[in-house]
Amino acid sequence: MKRLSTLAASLMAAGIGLAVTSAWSADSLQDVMKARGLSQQDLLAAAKTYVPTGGRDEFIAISSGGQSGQLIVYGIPSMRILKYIGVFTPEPWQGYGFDEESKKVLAGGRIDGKDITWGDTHHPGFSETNGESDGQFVFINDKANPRIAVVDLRDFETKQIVVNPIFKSEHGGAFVTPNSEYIFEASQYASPLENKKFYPLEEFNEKYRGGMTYWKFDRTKGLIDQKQSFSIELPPYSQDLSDAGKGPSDGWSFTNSFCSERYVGGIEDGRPPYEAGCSAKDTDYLHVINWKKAAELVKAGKAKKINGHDVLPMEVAIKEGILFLIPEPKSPHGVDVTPDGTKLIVAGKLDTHVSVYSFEKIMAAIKAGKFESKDPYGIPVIGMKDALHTQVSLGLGPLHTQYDSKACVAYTSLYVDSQVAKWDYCEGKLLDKISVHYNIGHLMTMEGDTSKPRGKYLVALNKLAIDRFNPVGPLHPQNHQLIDISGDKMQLIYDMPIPLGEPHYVVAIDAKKLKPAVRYKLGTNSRTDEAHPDAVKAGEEKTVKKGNKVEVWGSLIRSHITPEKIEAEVGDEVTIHLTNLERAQDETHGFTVSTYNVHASVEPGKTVTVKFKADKEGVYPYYCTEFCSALHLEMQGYLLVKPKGWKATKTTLAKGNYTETDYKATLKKVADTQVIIDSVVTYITSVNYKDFPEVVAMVEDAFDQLGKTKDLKAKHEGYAAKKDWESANLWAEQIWQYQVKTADLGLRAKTFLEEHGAKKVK
Ligand code: CUK
Ligand code: CUA
Repeated sequence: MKRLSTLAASLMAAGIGLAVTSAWSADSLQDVMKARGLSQQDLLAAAKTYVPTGGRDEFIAISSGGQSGQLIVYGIPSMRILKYIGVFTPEPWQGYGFDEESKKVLAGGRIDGKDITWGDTHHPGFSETNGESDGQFVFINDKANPRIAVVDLRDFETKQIVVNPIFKSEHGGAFVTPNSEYIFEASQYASPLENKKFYPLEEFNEKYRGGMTYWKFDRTKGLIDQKQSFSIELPPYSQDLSDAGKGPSDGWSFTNSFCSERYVGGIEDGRPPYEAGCSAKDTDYLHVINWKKAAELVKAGKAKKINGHDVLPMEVAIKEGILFLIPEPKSPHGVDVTPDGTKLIVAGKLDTHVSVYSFEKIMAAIKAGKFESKDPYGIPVIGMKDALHTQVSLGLGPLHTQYDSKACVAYTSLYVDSQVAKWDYCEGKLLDKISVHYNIGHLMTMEGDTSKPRGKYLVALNKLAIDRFNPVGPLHPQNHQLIDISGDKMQLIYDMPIPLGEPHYVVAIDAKKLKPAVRYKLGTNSRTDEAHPDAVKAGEEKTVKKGNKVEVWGSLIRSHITPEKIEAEVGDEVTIHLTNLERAQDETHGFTVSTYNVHASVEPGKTVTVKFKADKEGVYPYYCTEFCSALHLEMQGYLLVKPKGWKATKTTLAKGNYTETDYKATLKKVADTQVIIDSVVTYITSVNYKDFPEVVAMVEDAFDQLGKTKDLKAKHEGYAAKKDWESANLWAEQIWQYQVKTADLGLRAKTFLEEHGAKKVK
C-alpha cells in the first residue's frame, strides 16, 4: 500500500488527478481507482498516455484510412485523432471534391475517363532525407485502383494523384528511397500491361506480367514527375511488399512475391482453388533490383513504351544484371531493410521462421556470378543459403517487422498467434513476446522504418477488435494498440478504436519535425500553392454577368459573406470565387449553396471556387458552414434563380419599425462595449504581449476589426440627422458587430496571456 500511495502522489504531481471527472473531483486517486476498478498497471498506462489539456503529443502518426481512401492523423502517446485527410475520395468537411481546386486533384485519379470515388489505401510513407523522415511530404497508395498520392505536410492537403499506367492493382507501395528520389510501388495481381487488352488465363505465363514502378519525385515542385518515371517488367508472381535499400544497400530495392506458382485457380472447372495453388511451393521469390542502374538504362533509351510509359523489359534487366531472385519461405508478406541497410528481414506467413538476408552476401553472390538456377523467364536465382544471415523461429504467421533505436532489436507481428515478438536479428534470438487483440497485421515503431528509429512506442494494427470496445453492430471499429517498448518487457498501454477502416499501415514522425502553416498567404490556391488568379482583397469584390454566365469574386470574414445576394436566370452557369480575408488562426469559414452539392472549406488566406449550373428556378440560401463567430448564423445570403425574362413588380424592401429610442439604446450598447474593449486593451498593453506571436496576431486582427468602424460613426449620425432611424440604428448596430469581434479577440488574447504567464511591463 505504501508503494501505491507514493505512486499515487507522484501521479497527482504529474497532473493525473486532473483526469477525473467533476463527479469525483473531490476524491483521492485511490477512491477513483476503487470506483472504476483500476489497477496500478492501469494507472501507470494512463500516466504514460495522458496528455493534459493544451499539451502536445511527442509523435504524429499518419495512418492509412483503408477503404475510405483517406489518411488518418493522430498523436502518440495520447492516440487522439487530429485529422482525416481526403486523398483518393471526396471528403465533405474539407470541401475535397466539392470545390473546383480539389476536383482538379481528384481528376488526376480518374481512370479511363471515369471518376473512381473509393480507394483502398495501404501504405503511407514519409519523404526522406538521408534515410530519415523529414516531415515534408507523405505518400500513399491505392491498391484497388493503382494510384499514388502526394500530401504536403505544410497544410496536410493532397496535392497530386497519379494513376499507374500499366498495373491493374498495386499493393507494395508507397515506399520511398533514402533521399526521396523515387517513390515505388509493386503490382499485386498480374495482368496484361497494355491497357484494355484481353488475354485468356490460359496465356497467363506468357502475357500476364507483374512489375515495379519507380515514380520520380520532384521535391522542389512537391510533385511526382510522371515523364521521368519508369517501370520494370517482372514475371507474374504477385509482387507484394517492398522496401528501399539504405546506407550500403542504397540504390537497390527489394520486393516479395506470394504466388510464384503462377496459379490461376479454376474451381469452376473442378481445379483446386487459388489459395491451394498459390501456396503449394515451399518458397516464393524475393526480387532484388538495382533501381539506380535501371534509371540510367531508361535514360539511355533501353526502355520500351507501354501505354506511353517507359517500361524496362525483363530481358534488358537480366542482360544488364540489375534483376535477381532469391527463394524465400513461404507465402511471404513483409520485407524490411534494417536501419543500417546491411540486412533485410522477410517474414513468410505460412512459416514460423523469419529470414534475415545479408546484403553483403547477396552482392558477393552476384559479383561471383554464383546462381543456383534461373527462373522460367531467365532471371538468375541466388541460392537461399548463399544469401541468408540467419533464420529465427518466432511464432505463427509472421508478417511485418519494425526496428528499435537499440541496435539489432526488431519487432515482428505474428498474425496467427496475435502477438508481437521482440527479437535480436544479429544474434538470432527471441527476447520477449506480448499478446495483442487480435490478429495483428502491420506494426509500427517511431520512425521505425528509417535509418534512425526512435524506439519508445510501438503501435499494433490489429485486424480484429472483437471484445475490446462497446459493441456498435456487426462491423467493429479497428483497433490500434499502443505498446511501451522503452523497457526490456513490452507493456500494452492503450487501445484506440479507429472508426475508419481498414488502416493497413501507419508511419510516425517526431512532432518537432513537422512545421505546418497556420494560415495561407492571402489569396492562395491551396491545391497548387500558387496565387489564386481569382483572389480578391477587401473592397475588390464584384459580380459579373456575361451571357448565361454569372461569376462572383467574393470574400469571407467574420461575420459576413460578400456578396449578400447572387442573381441568376435558370440555366446560368454560376461560378463563385471566395477568399477568406481572415488572418486570425483557426478562423475557417465554410460555404455552401442549398441543394447545389457544392461545399468549400476556406481557411484563412485561402481562395476557393465553387461552380454549378443554376438549373432550378427558386430561392437558395447560401451560408457559412463553420460556427466561426457569435454571428455565424447571420453569415448568409441568397442565390435568386429567376425564370427567364422575369420582371420585378415590387421594387422596395420591407421596412423595420425603428425609432429614435432604438437608436439611442444602440448607441449606449456601443459605448458600454467600448469600455470593455478599453479595459482589455489596457491589460494587454500593460504586459509583455509582444513576446507572444500568437497574441500579436490576435491584437492585429482585433484592431483590424475595430478599424472597420471608423467611417460608420459619420454614417449613422448622418442618417440620424435626417431622422432615418432604421438606417441610423442599423449602422450603429454594425459598429457593435465589429466591437463584439474585437472584444472576443481581446478576451482570447487576455486569457492566453494569463495562462502563459505574461509579465507586467513599465
Ligand atoms: S498489408 Cu500486411 S497486413 Cu501491408 Cu496491405 Cu495489410
Ligand atoms: Cu463564417 Cu460561420
